[in-house]
Amino acid sequence: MTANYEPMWKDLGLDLAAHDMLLQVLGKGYQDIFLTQESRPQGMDYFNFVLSEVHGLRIKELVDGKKEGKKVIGSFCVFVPEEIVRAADATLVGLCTGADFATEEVEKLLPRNTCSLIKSAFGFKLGKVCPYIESADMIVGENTCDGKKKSYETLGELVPNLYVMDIPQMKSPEGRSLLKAEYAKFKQQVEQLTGITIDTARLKKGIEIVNNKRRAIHRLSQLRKADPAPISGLDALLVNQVFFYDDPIRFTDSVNKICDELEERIKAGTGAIPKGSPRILLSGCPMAVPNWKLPWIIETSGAVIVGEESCVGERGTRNLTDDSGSTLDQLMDAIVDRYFQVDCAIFTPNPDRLGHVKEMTAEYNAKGVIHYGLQFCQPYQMEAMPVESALENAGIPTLRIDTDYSMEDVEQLKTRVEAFIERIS
Ligand code: BJ8
Repeated sequence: MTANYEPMWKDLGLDLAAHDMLLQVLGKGYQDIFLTQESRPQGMDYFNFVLSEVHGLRIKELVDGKKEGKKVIGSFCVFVPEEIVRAADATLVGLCTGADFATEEVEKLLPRNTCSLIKSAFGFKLGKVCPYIESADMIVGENTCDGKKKSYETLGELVPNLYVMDIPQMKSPEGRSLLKAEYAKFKQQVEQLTGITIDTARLKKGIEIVNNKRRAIHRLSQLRKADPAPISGLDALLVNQVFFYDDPIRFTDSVNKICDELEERIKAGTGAIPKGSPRILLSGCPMAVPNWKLPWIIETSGAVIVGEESCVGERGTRNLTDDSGSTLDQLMDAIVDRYFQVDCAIFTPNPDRLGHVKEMTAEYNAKGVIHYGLQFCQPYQMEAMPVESALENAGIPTLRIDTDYSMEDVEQLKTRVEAFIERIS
């Protein structure tokens, strides 16, 4: 860290000693996992900087914005429509959910057999180490999986500003109507929070900003189809993770700059990973910062991850919102249409996801799929079984991994991943 952010963290109510410890672990993990990679694109310097300042400069920007009246909204899910938040000049940030923290305290409030992602959200709050949750003027919970849905009842007692949004569980006309009604309510809530009435022009602008961010990520994904892969899966994952934190316009520019560089690499036939390395598609639960364990194991075992069928990845970013509508209702409908295509495993049945995994495997020329399920995540762990057998039946080698945020199983995972890479090589 270059500047002294301690007074700011103190004002936000962080536990400085615990937070310091967290930053040290995060910095060391980043150094060991990311900075030891070879042939990284130069454009990743920006993302190194963002990560080094993720609790510093970015929080300062949010805090400075708040002094000017700009609101911060925190979220745990890609179903929270950023377009509506942007339309009211507010900022949407993903809340910290990628590492274990204060586990003992968490397990006084949640059963032990709760997934790491939910436990992490509670741990960061209870341990007072997440400046994002502390700077949020509103935190949006969503009724997705049972774990999140029920844990929000308890989270509501820990934070003063929780807003819970209902989410349908079936892709039926009734499901779509529910999502539409919930997004209309959310829009009102955002208007009330910000004091800004969202009109057609504002919503169009919000859609444009978020679509541009998605377009840049789509461009990056396209470039990952090349062999040799011009960027490692770890670096591409990091870009997808920063998607949830950074200023959207600056983020879009930075991703496009990397893409320019990757295009040059492809023209020159150079890459970040040796040509012919076994190509893997990751599919399953989202990986939030600093959950880098599995990708790190995969890429230090000689393979390259070429795509993520995940909410921190293509499930979250694919499909643009149609901005051609000329009325507020048309634009709101377009937003509903776009998000209703997200094929999260909370939907039943959820055939679109299997189709998407197959499509991605073919498009990115992946030789195998590694399905990543967080322990105690019922939607994804249950869906993993039919997904695995359908992929194997279609001739796509698949490895099903269930893990958590601890490092205890690293050796065991490494052995399984290496055997799988041998199978697809
Ligand atoms: S749209 S994937 S971001 S809900 S890992 S908490 S599902 S028990 S994160 Fe998700 Fe939205 Fe769906 Fe995407 Fe529950 Fe599973 Fe835990 Fe999970």
